[in-house]
Amino acid sequence: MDRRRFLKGSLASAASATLCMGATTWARADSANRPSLPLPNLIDVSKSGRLDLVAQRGNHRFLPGASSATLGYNQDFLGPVVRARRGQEVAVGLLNDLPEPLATHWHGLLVPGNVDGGPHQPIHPGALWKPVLPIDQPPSTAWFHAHTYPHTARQVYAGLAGVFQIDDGRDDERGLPHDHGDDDFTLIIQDRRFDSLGRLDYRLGMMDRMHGFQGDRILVNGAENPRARMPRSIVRLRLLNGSNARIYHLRFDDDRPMHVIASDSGYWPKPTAANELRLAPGERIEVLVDFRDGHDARLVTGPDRNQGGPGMMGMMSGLRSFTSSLLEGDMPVLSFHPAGKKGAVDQLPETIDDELPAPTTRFAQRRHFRLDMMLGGMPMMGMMGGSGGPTMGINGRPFDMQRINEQVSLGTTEHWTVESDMLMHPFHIHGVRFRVLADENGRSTRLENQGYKDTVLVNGRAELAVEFTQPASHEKPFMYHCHILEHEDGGMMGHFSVS
Ligand SMILES: [Cu+2]
Repeated sequence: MDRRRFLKGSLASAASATLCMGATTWARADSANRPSLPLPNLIDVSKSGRLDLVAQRGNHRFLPGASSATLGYNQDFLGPVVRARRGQEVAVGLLNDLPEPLATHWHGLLVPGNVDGGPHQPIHPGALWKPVLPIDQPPSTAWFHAHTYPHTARQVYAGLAGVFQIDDGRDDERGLPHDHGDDDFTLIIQDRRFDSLGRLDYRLGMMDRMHGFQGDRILVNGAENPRARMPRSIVRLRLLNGSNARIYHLRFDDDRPMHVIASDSGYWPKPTAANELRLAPGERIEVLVDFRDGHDARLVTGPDRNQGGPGMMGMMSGLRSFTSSLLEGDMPVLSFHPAGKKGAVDQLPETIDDELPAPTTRFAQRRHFRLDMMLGGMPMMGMMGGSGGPTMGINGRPFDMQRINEQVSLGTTEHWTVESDMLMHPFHIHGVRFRVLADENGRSTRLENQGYKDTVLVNGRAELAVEFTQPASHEKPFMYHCHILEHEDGGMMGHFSVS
């Protein structure tokens, strides 16, 4: 059933893409002829308390031409949208039907380390992993994805990612749309490269290892620049940056506002209007958009200029940075076509949730993390030689599976300072939520960093108030890492216990 619905969507996309695309580019394609937005299946586990997932190989046709070998959860590419209820337990059965080990992490779930799914919990080929997830956190849009060291980047790129929503049954009271696929749209935004035959391309060059892999086409739920039918009403978009490295600068081409209602780890007190939103890999942001006017609109993104500063990296990347900015301009992400009936929500809610408490100033501990691009000053050796060995790290050391980096006391809040090196790096911490005290060299600059988060784009020096409410042992610790997946695989990762 699930599979059929997804296939139907993707076949329709492929068919309409074949009809209209030909040799034209997205810039000239008529928005009325776009593939329709594929909708991931919703698996609501609030009653059953069971979630059965199969990590499987698939074939998916993204563009006219050849199909690509892909990976997915319960489907060919990507996975379902899981919706769970706060206060319940979810008994997962995850079968690894791949010919290689796979770890699957619940990014954003506040669950103990022994079910967190980091690289210490690989599922071997043919094995079944049965974690029980206690869901006890505010409503939010989390996700799940491959976290297999050092193969995360390739596995996520091939499709191993899905969305995990936490719901508390009170969205009607809040006046928020929540009908999946009707007025509540989960949008997994990813960039991809394709070869001349239209097959998914993941060949890492030296620059890809340095900057993280970026594609020149942007997909939403696996379709390039698709078209979504919307009701003529207030619509909720759950935006997830599921890309390996690309940072999006999202806005509507008619400049209609996006009313932010939630960041990674939960709701904001009230909708906050923004015309442009930055979304780094791993981050989620939820917005309401007003389509009552019935006018078509396009969500676009500005170019990712995370190309590094002066110095060696700057010189190396200068040409690429210059040309890609010139070439890229705005890229289309998704076309909206509000049509038909009105939806359930016809006005913007004034308030959504309680006021956020002021972040604490009482810290049990202060820690400092420096995200290093070039360990030992010899970064190019491994890259040019193609050995792929770790050349990145944190505080001068690459990730070491055998050595716990930090030990944290359960129930405390700590002050973490994270410094980026050469590029901006999206920093993610497992098993926690945090407040961003400063995101850019001691200053607070970004609207997006309000509220509770689990991933933050570090530009210079960021300061975080991190709440540790979940235990994790030395054997099944939590991770902290750069969410540019090639950096993570390259060693820009550490792990910590909480007890
Ligand atoms: Cu990084």
